[in-house]
Amino acid sequence: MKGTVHYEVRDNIALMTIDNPPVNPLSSGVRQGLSDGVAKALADDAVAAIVLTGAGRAFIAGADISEFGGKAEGPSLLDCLDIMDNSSKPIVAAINGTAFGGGLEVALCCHYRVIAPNAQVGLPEVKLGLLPGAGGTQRLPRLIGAEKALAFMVSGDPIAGPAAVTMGIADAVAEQDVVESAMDFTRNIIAKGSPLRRIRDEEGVVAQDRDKPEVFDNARKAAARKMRKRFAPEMIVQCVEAAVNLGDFDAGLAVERENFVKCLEHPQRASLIHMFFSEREVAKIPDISKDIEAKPINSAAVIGCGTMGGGIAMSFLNANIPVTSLEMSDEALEKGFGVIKKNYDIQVQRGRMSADEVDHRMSLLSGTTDYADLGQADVIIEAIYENIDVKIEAFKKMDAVAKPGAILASNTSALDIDKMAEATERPEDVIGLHFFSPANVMRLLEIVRGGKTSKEVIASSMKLGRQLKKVAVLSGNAPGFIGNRILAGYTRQAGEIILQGATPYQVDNVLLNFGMPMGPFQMNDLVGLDLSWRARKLSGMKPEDIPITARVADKLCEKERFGQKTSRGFYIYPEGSRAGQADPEVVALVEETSAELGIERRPIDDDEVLKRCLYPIINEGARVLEDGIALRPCDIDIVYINGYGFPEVTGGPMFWADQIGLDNILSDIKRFQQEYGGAVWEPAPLLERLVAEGKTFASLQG
Ligand code: 3H9
Repeated sequence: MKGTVHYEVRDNIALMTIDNPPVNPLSSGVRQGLSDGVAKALADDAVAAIVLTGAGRAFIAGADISEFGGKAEGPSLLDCLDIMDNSSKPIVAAINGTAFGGGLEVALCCHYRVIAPNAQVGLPEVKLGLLPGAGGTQRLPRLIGAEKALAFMVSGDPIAGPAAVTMGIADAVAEQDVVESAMDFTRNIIAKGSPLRRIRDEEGVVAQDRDKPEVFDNARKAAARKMRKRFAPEMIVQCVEAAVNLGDFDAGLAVERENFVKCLEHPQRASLIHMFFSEREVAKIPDISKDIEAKPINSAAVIGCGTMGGGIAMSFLNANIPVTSLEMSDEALEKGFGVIKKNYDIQVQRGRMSADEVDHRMSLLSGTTDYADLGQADVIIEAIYENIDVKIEAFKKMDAVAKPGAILASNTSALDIDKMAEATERPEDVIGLHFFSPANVMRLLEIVRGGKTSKEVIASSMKLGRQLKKVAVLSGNAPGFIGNRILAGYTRQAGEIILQGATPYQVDNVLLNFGMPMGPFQMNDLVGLDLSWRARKLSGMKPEDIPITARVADKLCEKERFGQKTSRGFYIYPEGSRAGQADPEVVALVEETSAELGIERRPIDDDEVLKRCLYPIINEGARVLEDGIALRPCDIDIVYINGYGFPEVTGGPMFWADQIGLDNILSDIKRFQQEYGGAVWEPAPLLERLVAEGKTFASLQG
């Protein structure tokens, strides 16, 4: 059995300490220890009360997620809570650290809660596709009311100790060591003979929530907005409705159980739990031991203060790391800083940041036009024009000024890191740090390992990712790395499909319905159609050499329809709106282009649109794995979800592929190969091998 609960008696109080490192999930041994400990304390006449706490940094991190979907040993959590609920002696939770999910539910089953100021409490089950299934949906509304309980459970976001007391979730913030405080608190209630406060018996607060249907309507609307396509939020709302309307704890608990099982069996649960473990797995690099010491990063320099450079600088400022920005001129610096300040001011207007905090962050930012001023930075990142010669020049200059041991990084999204490394005298210090736009918002950081990058620099960059609150994924050095290499097939297919008969609006809708935040043509309008059009013009490309999939976009640019920035692109954007409207003129332009190219248009159904856009991601993903560019399938899943908006509820493209069945995918790929040909439909050898062996991508995880 995994985990244990230590039991000791101090004076007349039993102190039970949950011990299941590192974060004390409620594994079988913990559940057994909880039941046994409470029973022992109840049977001992010398014990008047129980204090429950956690060893290490957590109180209890929740149910043991690795047990879901399998057969669990020992008593169930509900059995444990039943024993606690029926205790005739007071139980006080000493919440020393994280109390999440089932952990907070255990605390809510205690009669009182004392919390350390820096401890966090939360019911994050929704993020795993679940609901609080150990009485949380019934106890919390009884404690703090339906509205607050719904907001807390549907967002899944945690709060810290003092806020938990203000909200009514905990009774007191510890003023000294939390166990000592809880002991004092317990002695006090023993002395006063305070009644046992069983939340399950309290009906007063929920009674006031009856006949307030708007509370539930609002929660449903918020969930539809913020948690599009998620199954669990509606299940949570139903449980709270039961808590409010049934007027009986056990009846509400039965609804909770039923809905918990529905969540547990829903495919979203498996996908989201795959995401949870994958996020932790990608941090593990097989040939880089945990013992390699990361270099401290206390200062940064960013070359270029345009959209990318400015966003990267903000990521550092947000992590309280001072940044020096380098630009070609003072005017360019002023412009870049103005954009950064404006972005922060918007946060203030939205109530997400105080003006003082903005001042603090801006005070960490300095500007220069002289490379010599970058010499003291622990990491220097270039975020300049995507051209290898320009980048090589920048690396020569970085090499000339950087202090020994500084990390020299490129934010390139596709170019060869080794070529940049070769331009320096210290290739072992060179690495790719590929941020995604907007860099201050997007969670993904693709870290690109060059041929000579040292293990220390890789370990330091992975740690930097955590410091910046990003999810860092290591990629090999090959054109487009993991993400952009795989993306190419997706965008090209979208371009081809519209020439063969679909409209851009059909394609976008299919992908929106799948759960992407936007379709490929909406994405083009957002990024700006003119970027590649101008690049093609500058390169002097002949019209007949322009890829057919770019022809429509180029025609739109000839009409000065560059996308959102000109209020017209594939869509029309009414004044000030980011919601585009379909335009018959664009459809006519697409049809005209098909005719020019001699392509006969035909109806293409949504199923084909979806498969033709997404299967190239899986096929190329298999090649990326085979080439060793991505370490594991889950690295691709994390890249696609955090950098490209692939819906989280699918678990990422490779996990999703396993659910559909690799044999089904391969047979569609072969069908498309026959119908349309082209390298994109050449089946990846790894995919063929896995199908032949009856295996999945998951089987490669080890
Ligand atoms: C639930 O409670 C359902 C109930 O309502 C109903 C039941 C009937 N289980 O994140 P870290 C592992 S659902 C198993 O790196 P941190 C994690 O995989 C649950 N393992 O540390 C990692 O392993 P490894 C609701 C878990 O300090 C190691 O612990 N609870 C669990 O950055 C360290 O984790 C949640 O959703 C778990 N519950 O963050 C909380 N939690 O070293 C999920 C962690 O092998 N957990 N591990 O890679 C978290 O949010 C964070 O882990 C936490 C610590 C904030 C606790």
